[in-house]
Amino acid sequence: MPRTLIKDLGKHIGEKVKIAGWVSVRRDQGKLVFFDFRDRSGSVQGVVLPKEELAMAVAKDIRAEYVVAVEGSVGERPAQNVNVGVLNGNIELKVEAMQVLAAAESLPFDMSLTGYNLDLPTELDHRALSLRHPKVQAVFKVQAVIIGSFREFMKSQDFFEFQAPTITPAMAEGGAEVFEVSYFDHKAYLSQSPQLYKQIVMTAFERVFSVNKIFRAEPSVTTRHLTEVVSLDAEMGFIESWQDVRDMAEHCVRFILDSVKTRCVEELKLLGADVPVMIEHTPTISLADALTKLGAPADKDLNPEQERRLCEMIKQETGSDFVFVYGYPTKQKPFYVYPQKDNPAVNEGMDLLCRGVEWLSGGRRINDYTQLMDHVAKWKMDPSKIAMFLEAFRYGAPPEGGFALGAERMTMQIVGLKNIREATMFPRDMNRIDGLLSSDEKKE
Ligand code: AMO
Repeated sequence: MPRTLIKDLGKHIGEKVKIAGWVSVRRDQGKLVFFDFRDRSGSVQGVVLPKEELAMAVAKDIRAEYVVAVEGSVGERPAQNVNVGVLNGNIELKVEAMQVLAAAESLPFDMSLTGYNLDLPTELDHRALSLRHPKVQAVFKVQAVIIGSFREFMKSQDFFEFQAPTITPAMAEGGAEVFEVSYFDHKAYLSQSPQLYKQIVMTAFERVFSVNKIFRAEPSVTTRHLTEVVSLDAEMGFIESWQDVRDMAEHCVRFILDSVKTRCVEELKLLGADVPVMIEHTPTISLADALTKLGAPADKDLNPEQERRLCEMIKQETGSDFVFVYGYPTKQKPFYVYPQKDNPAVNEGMDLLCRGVEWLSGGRRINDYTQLMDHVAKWKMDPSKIAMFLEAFRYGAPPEGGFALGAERMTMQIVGLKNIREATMFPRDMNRIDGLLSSDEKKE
């Protein structure tokens, strides 16, 4: 008999079917044995009646996470047992034959939907198992839709997808947050950002995007920082101002939010998610005005607490969970960011904040070669290390800009998680690469 996916069982009421999947839960009630079976498409309750002696003989040893093939007939549940609004809540599988495809050892913790309440370290220590839980799966299904929708949006706007390198000869963003790798007899770095490459590729393809890993040697442990991040990057030529970049970024985020809302109804419900609100025109405020609004001293970047307070104020005033902040001190940001024409001490860079967390950075870039070389000198960069990037601009680059979104931060906030590690399948931070890094290992 061919396998039927669990989500399709409702179409087979009264018929014999075969399913295959995992046992989520086993419940013994008197002489009856109930199972919740799960496959990639959903869950269903099964019941083994005592008269099914052969099935019962197999069922007696089966525990949670056993992999099984089950044959039986699909029956409607009595009215008082119907679970309204739940997939297969109106049916159950009357088990007639069971086969164990793989046994499972007894679990280190309760994996049932009601019993599952893991602390984060246990969830991560047992990632291979916690990944099987519907709530954890829902997080990553939403993440897949976020990343897929980013691709879909950029393609719809005629952006070209390219693959950025991970091994790089120079630091794109500057600063100390970079992992050095020994590369044969040389020193190389893990990419902090595909920034310089997306700018190079833009000078050939005009509108480009990439979905790639970036690496940040973040020395602090926070709820919003990882050392390995999925970065959703875009770069576009022939802009008239940084506002063109902001508008593209806003459309992109709106598309992603709408797409998650329509494609992840079940997942959002299961997670009790309260998706951030994007109003028709996302409020946009200069850093100087933001600092005044907060009663904070000028000429400083926003600290996390100020980002939170600013977002709260904007939410109260406009109903928007998002705010663009633009115009950062030129010297405090990377060399490639475009300085304002009438006030070069301030740049045309921008950030998009959501509920107190930065989702996106971007803005206009310097495209004039002379101006770029002036910044390279002022930022004390070694031109020979970024020769390929400079070549792209020496031979004609249009006015341009771009942005990058962090996929994990978006996931965390769209589904309402407190810690970015929950929004990352295999999070890396100062203390963890899969397992915890012991203090002994750190000293080596
Ligand atoms: P930035 O450094 O702001 O900008 O990074 C862009 C976005 O990536 C995410 N992000 C992180 N998420 C988790 N942990 C981290 N350690 C981390 N670092 C960054 C954030 C952030 O907004 N080249 C510019 C982008 C551009 O101008 O196009 C850049 O890298 O969501």
